[in-house]
This record gives sequence, structure tokens and C-alpha cells, in this order.
Amino acid sequence: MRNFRVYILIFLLMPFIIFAEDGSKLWLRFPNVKNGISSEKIISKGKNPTLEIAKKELMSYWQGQTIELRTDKSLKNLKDGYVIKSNSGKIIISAAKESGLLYGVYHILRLQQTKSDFSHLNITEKPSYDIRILNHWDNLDGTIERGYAGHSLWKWEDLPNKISPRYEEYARVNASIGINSVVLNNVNASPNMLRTDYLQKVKVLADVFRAYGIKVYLSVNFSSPKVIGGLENSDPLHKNVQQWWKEKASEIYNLIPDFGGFLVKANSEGQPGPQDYGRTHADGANMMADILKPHGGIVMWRAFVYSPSKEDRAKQAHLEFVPLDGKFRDNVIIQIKNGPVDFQPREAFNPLFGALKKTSEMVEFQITQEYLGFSNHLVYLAPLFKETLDSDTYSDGKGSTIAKITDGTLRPAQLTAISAVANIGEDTNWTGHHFAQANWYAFGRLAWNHELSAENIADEWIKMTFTDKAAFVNPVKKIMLSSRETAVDYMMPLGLHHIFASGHHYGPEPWGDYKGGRPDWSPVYYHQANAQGIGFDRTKTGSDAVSQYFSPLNTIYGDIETCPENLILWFHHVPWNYKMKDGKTLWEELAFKYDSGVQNVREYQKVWDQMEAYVDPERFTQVQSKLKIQAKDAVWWKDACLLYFQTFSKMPIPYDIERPVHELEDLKKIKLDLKHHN
Ligand code: BDP
Repeated sequence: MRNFRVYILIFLLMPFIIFAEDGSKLWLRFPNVKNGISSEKIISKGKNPTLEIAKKELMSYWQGQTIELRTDKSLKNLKDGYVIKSNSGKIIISAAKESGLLYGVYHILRLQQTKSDFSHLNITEKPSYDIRILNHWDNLDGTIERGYAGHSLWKWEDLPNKISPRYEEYARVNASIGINSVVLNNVNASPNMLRTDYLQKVKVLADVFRAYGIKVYLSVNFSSPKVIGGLENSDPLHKNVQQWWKEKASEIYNLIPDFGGFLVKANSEGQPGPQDYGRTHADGANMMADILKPHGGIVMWRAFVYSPSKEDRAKQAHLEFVPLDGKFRDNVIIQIKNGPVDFQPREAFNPLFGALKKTSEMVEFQITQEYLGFSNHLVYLAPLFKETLDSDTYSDGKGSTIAKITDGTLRPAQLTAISAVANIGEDTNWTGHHFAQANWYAFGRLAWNHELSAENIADEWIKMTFTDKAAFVNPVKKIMLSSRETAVDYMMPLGLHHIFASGHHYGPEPWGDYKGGRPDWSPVYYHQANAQGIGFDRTKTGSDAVSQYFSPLNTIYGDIETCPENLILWFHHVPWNYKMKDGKTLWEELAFKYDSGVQNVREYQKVWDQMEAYVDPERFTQVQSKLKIQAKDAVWWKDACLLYFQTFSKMPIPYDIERPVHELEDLKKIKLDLKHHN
């Protein structure tokens, strides 16, 4: 009898068990399989694993007319791109490569899913970048540096024998947005990554990814020859070191003939590099580039270099790399973080963009929200990505945007690339926060076409991931589009930066002064608050970082009157009573910004609550509880920063804004026990 009741209960719960929404499908929620079209309605010649996937996707999910998939070598100039045309009742997708056909198939499935009109299609797509690459900061022990969605997807201990089904799902998801490359491991790379047993595991992943048009790359530790090769040192100019890399490269290419190449973090934050032997970044990068060249591989050499010297950290990459311009091989690309400090909620763009005239440059974004509330805060990053890509560097005159410098328009390059640090882990919904999925999506879409707007991408993503009902799409899009500015407001408005709690970077610690440690890891180094004012003086009389920008930006940023207010504390030490454009004093403006960040999150909560009718209960409540955390954190940020900065400004909290609910001394005691490495 008891058993019987259990059966009845299971039966009644069945629809919920089967349809329980866990976010695992991301944006790939195509209509039910049984409505798909029959195989006769898909015309294609030839056999190829990628083409088979394209056909399978259509057969399973396409509900429209007959489709023909054609490879057409004359479309080579479109690279991975494709043409989609309606032609007497059928749709023809043509591309030079099979991967182009697969991208074309995802394009029409996207049109179907967003209920777009596809009666008269005439679409030509060519990707903005050749290499659209995710950087995983995954360690061999399964942890992820700055990962907030569980452990690594890569099960190194099970590989090469056991293959998780998620490897293929991951590849499919990436292909659906045009991502064609991945770096599997952390830039703080373990030398063991290059051991033969690990390479055999990497091979298995590469084999799974290949049919989805995805190439594998690895982060390598510069000391590998010494550490795993047993050589005396890893000096890039030593013959035996070069020989070691040469043999390693042959071993890799034997296993993985289309291996992409290496990503290298050298001489930064304690990592080894060519400078350990008195050699330059160019010596190190070129040694590897020469070895990879015959195999068709490339080197992505990171410009994220800084040391605890007297020099302003924001200037260091430019100082080190500009003198090396023109010295790098043509299969080296310098990988540059969007800002000169470190993935802050807002930074001025990195002045290295455009400063290298004879060297290829690529952007590195961070999708994982190390500095944006981890996977607890809803922060849609497309506006941040766009802000960087659309920034005019003036390097080659007006209109020299970072997009044009990196996509081959202004600096014709052998290969162009764009990268971002992934936010993916083994959580069921892949990214921890359901809305963090949008940032993976947005990066892929912008890497494919950097001219898309943040709004269009949000629109697409919401319709694909939730529903196309306007009553949901419009308010949620509004939340997404304002969310990055909101986070800036409650964390670091007006150009403040790096005032995070040390190490884990979750929550505020503007009082952080790690005496005896590295000054450039201390919040007080970055905000410089004192009785006179607040902000980092990077003008001519300060660190002179402004001079690294091309004219007229150097003067615009260098003059407090013309500096954009959203960067004013990035470039200037500003008196507390300085009059801002809206007539408020700097102190008041700061207080209002913090408060408006908090108010916006409260508004997001209210709007989200109204969305209940349009969302499944699981995702509704999960997002709702994350918003609660975000609201609490926003208040924490506001109180911590205002109460602490008030000890310098000695000015009252303006009447109109919400009063602090914490005591500064209590906030100072908070020490979160989160894992971190610095
Ligand atoms: C910083 C992270 C650190 C990374 C480093 C990097 O805090 O974990 O190793 O960047 O990009 O943002 O190398």
C-alpha cells in the first residue's frame, strides 16, 4: 500500500520531474524532436563529421522548408562564414568549409527559435575574428582559478578512457555561437600539462571537439623543459631547450594534427619566463613561434605583466612591450586584457592597443565574474565588451577603434583573434547564475560579429533562453542592459578600482593596506584617499600614465575638466568638494552613485518578481534568491565604501540617500574564507 502511494506520487510528479528546468540546455531550446523534418528534406553532398552534425541538428529541430547544404570553395573569402538564401521554396546554405555550414544551420535555427521571419533570406556572414577562443583557467586537480560554477568540466583522472557526455555538449554549445577554439588549462600553467600522459587525455578532448569546428590550445609553463624535461634551465636561447620544445611540439602534433598552439603567461605574478635568463618577451615568444610554425601553430603571448616596482601598475605592460614592437614573429599574437590593471568593473582601455604597430594584438576579456560578484550578481557583460571594442585609441587617427586594430582592418595580420576567460564549470546550468549564461553567449556572438549591439544580443538570448513574450523580454532586457553600470555604481563608481577584499576579490575592503606585502595588491594604493580627496593621479604631475594614450586622449584624460567623469578617479586625485558637471560635489556624487547602484538592484528584484508567470518555477526562484544576495551585497559595498571614505572627507551622507545599516568597524571584521591564490 505504501509503495502504491509512492508510485502514485511519482506518477503525479512526473511532468515536473521530466520537465524540471535546471538551465542545462542554455540557449539551445529548440522545439520538440518529433516535429523535425524528414531526411529527404535535407539535401547535401559528401560525408564529413561536421556535416553529419549539421544534418542531425536540422533533422531534429528544423520545422521549415527543404534545406540544401552546399560546400562552395568560391566562398573562401568568408572564412568560417556562410551565405543563406531563399530560393524557389527552399533554403540554401553555402559555405567554403563544413564548419561554416554548421554555423549557418545554427543561424537558421536561431531565427526559428526567436520567431524571426525567414521567408526571404539573403544573409552573408563573415566572422570578425579568425580565432574566437575561450580561455579556461582550469587546473589539473579539477579546481578552477576564479571559477564560480563548480569544478572543471575536464575529468583528467577519467581521461583518456572515460569520456563525459558533457564534452560533446560543450562543443555543440560553443559551435552554436561560433566559438572555434579553446585553451583547456589555467594560464598559471602546471608543467605537467605537457607530460605525455596528459597529452593523451588532451587528444581525446580534441577528437571530440574537432567535428564541431573547435581547435584545442594549451597554456604552457615556461619552465617546462627544466621541470618535466630535467634540463638544467629553460633559457629560450639554449639549443637543448629549443630541442626539448621541438620534440614536445612533434609529440603534440602527432597526437593532435590540428593543435592550435600555446598561450603563455610569462614573468608575471611569479610565473617563470624568458626574463629569468636575461632574455626578452620577444626571445621567449619567438622561440616557441619558430617551433610551432612548421605545424601551423601560433603563440598567444600575454601582456598581463607587472611587478611590485615603483612604477604605476597601469603603465607596465606598455613600458615592456612597446620597445619590442616589430620584434615578434608573425605567428605571435600579443594577448592584452581590456584594461591596463585587471578586469575591473570599469577601466580606461589598455593603452597598449594600437601602440604596437607591427605586432598582432588581441583582446582578452573576462567572462567569469572575478571582480563582479562571482556567480551571485546579475551583470550582463556585453556593454563592457562593447565599450572596449568601440573605444577609439586614435593610434592611426580618428576611428582607430580597438575592434579595428584587432580584427585586421588597421593591422593586416596572418590571423586575428579574440579571447575571454570562461565562466563554465560542472554546475548543471554551466555558469552558476542563469544570467551568467548570457555572458558566454554574448562573447561568442561579439567574437563572430563585433558590430552587433549589446541590446540585440540580449534580445536574442532572452528569447532563446526564456520566452519571446514582450512582457518578459522588455523588462528583463532593461535589467540586463543597465546591470553592468549598476554594478559599477555600487562597487566602484567614477573610476575607482581594485578596492576589493584581498585574494578572493569578493566584497569591499577599501581600507585594505597590506603593509609589507605588495603595494599593488592593496586597495589603498589604488584609491589614494586622504583628507584632500580621492583618486589615482595619473596625470603628467602624477604617474603620467596619460602620456601612454594617443593625442587627443592624453590631453582629454589628463585634464580634470575634460576627463570623462566615469573615469575621473582613474586619472585624477580629486578634491572632495570638487564641483561635478551636475553641480554636486565629488563627495555627494560618490554617495549618490553608490546609492543608485543599490536602488537599481532593488528595482531588479521588483521587476523580476513580476516575471513569475513567464518563467519556470526553478529558474524563477533561483534568480530571485541570487538577486537577494546581490541586493545585500550592494548595501554592503555602499556602506563599506561610504563609511570608510567619509573618515577622510568628513562630509555628511547626503539627506536624499538611504542611511547606512552597518557599522564600519563590523564591516572591517568580515573575512570570508574563500579559496584564492593571491
Ligand atoms: C587576475 C587573477 C589571477 C590570474 C591573473 C591573470 O586574479 O587569478 O592569474 O589575473 O590573468 O585577474 O594571469
